[in-house]
Amino acid sequence: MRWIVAAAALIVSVSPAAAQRAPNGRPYLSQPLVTSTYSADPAAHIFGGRIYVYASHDVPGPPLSDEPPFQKSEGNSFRMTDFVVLSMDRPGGPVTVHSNILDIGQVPWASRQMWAPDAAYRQGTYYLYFPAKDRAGAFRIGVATSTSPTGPFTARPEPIKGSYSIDPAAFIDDDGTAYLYFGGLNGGQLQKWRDGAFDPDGPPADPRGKRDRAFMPRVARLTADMLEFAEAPREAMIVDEKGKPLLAGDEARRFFEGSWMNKLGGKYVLTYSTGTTHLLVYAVGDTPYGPFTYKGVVLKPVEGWTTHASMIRFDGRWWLFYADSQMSGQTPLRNVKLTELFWDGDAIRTIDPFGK
Ligand code: FUB
Repeated sequence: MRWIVAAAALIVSVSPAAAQRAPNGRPYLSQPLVTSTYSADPAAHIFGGRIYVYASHDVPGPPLSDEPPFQKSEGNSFRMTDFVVLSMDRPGGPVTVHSNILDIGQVPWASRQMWAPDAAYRQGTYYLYFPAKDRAGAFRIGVATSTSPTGPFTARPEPIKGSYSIDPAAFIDDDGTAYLYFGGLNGGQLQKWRDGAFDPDGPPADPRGKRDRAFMPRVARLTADMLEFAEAPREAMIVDEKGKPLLAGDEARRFFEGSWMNKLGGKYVLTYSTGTTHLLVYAVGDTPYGPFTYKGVVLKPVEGWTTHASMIRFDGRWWLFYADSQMSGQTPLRNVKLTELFWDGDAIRTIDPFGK
């Protein structure tokens, strides 16, 4: 049986009043969507009127070994080997946990670390996009397909040609053109790619100086069958209010990982994590390729290091799926949460993950 109904998940708290206190002494804004499993990096979609949240499945255990080409600072505590889906008929409705929708043992090219996934649907097929390290220690992005949104998914024998780094986010535009956003710094290896080649001895962390242009997320149009890149990946440029690319030293605004795309009122809204400053922020562009002008903070830092989220509109209201470490107190053992998100005109109202 690949799914269980999580009784503990029947409660979705969006009320600070009901929350218990975090280590910082403040109440949590929301409670974990489920407590029967760890889950993180939520990528939420509405398929057939139901909400499906594709998530990393955190697992306890010591960090993976540091033998070359792996280095200590490269996210080796995130040792995940499969993916989980949380589904619900509405925000706040009962949550069903669909376990092990794709296991690393079923991915011929992958060696370890199944990180943040995403999904898309087209013409009767569900596509699961996911990063994993290949046998050379390089993150690649794979695709797996299923006729059901909850799998089981069957992985393609090879990763997407020309793919690299982590955190794929699929987006299908109104005209049916599909795009994949991706990329992540440090453990996500974006800084280890030079001239289209992976350097396993490349820097473990962002090597750029404070005045250098920041690394940018990548975007590539997908082929009509959703299985390959239809073009070489481009940089999705994120710029300041003067149109200048954000700098590497601008750590409160520059891209780190966790891209997500929404379209609203004809504008392309890119959200992403700033990593080292633990913010979820957003930037807005006129095309799916950008440039995207930085706009502001969506979510202030949560408990734990990572900030990876997704936004959906359901029945006319906006919802943010995010994760923190409430259940474990440990960064690599996270739990997905949900809270309502509000727009003030064309600006997102910043969310504080803690109450007073
Ligand atoms: O979950 C592993 C990695 O941590 C993800 O790929 C990143 O987005 C960060 O959340």
